[in-house]
Amino acid sequence: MSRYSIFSLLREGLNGQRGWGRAWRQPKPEDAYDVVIIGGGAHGLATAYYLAKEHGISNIAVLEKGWIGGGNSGRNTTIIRSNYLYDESAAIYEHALKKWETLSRELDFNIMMSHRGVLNLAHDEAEARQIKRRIEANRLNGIDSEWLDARQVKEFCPPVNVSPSARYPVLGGSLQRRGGVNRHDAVVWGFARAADALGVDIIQQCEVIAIKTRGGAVTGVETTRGSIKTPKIASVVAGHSSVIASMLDIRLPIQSHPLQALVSEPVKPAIDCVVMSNAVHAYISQSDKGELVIGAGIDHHLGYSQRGGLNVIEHALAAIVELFPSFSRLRMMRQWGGIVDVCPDASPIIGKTRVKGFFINGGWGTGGWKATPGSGHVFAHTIAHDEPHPIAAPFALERFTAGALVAEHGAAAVAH
Ligand code: FAD
Ligand code: PYC
Repeated sequence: MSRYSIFSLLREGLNGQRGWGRAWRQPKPEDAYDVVIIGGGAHGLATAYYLAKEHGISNIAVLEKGWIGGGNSGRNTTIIRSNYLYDESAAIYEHALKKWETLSRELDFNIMMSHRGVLNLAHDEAEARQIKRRIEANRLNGIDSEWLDARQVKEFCPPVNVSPSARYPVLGGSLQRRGGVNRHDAVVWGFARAADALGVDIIQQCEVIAIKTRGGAVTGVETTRGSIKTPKIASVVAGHSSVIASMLDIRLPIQSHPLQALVSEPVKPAIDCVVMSNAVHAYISQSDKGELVIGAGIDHHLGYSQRGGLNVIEHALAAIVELFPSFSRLRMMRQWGGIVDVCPDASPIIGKTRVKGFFINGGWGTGGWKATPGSGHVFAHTIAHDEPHPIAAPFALERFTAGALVAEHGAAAVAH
């Protein structure tokens, strides 16, 4: 049950919210912790929450160089689905989707989960075949996934232009009805609040600048707010994964690219599902405020600048206008970029490393939001037991030397 009744909400509204406490503390760093998590994005906070809740380890610090949720967690378009091709990916993304379904109740915080359906369009025969193959694979894994032909696409999402003479003709698409969107800052705040309540120290404005080791094992971190001792360090820094790993001379098969998104002026409800098009590098949904939330493919240069080129979003907008002619007169209000951490097989890295006590969770590329609660859950298990959770095992770093890649470029859907 929620902590606040309608009467207490009214009272707080009238008295300037004097009765509301902080959602989480602002602790000073302690000298030592059992686990230090680097990165206060949703994945890092979820990891801390599940470590405390399910493994009884609450002497944890989450160190964030900026503010929690200021990285990709606060910059993404929150599309959630589990319709990946391979069994290994289906397992982790479906694990997450099941958790999203009950997360508001679990955290006692409304993450505004909306299962409005995600459509992935096909514009040519080859793409249609590839998507249909994925639908079959999804069904074998018990994941809801269905093929809609062009007429059914139009019925499901009336603003889509399905004219055969369109520049990007719509042959059909896959629909995952349980897919959808949620509210990124609510997820970050929900996990932060719940982790804090379990004793986790969330320390913002605290950048990790070095990692200390002795005899091949980690012993602590050097930060902009002093040294902290710990036997276990978990790196959950998305686009900065290679930067942290290089502190231990570990070279990751990850490249960091900008990925951009933008929102229109707010309008009345116009599109009540999510539409993605891999071929045209654009996707769209509508926020609860009424803005159209539009995303593009990656900027191909490497960098850490959290901004991208105008040509990339011009291309995405041209495609959106072709697919949705009725949106052509909308003005765009804001644009931003995040730094996505892309692995060669478009799958994440979750697990141990050759340095004892150093764990890594990264490489989610353009698609890690949807995995957040599942990622945090299996990573917490891996850290607590010093052994990969069975769902995390296929995503170990060794797969790049063993050759057991989990090639998900098709399902990743946003061009890498
Ligand atoms: P982040 O939220 O980036 O958190 C990492 C944190 O680490 C940051 O806050 C950073 O400040 C901190 N950090 C870095 N270095 C240090 C250091 N040295 N010391 C301390 N802290 C440090 N995924 C989807 O599934 N669906 C989508 O619709 C989607 N859309 C996207 C749209 C855009 C424009 C972008 C950029 C990404 C999108 N993604 C999407 C991908 C998704 O956002 C990420 O995979 C996911 O949010 C990563 O979460 P995280 O917690 O690992 O990373
Ligand atoms: O992975 O579904 C996804 C996605 C949508 C937009 C960016 N990534």
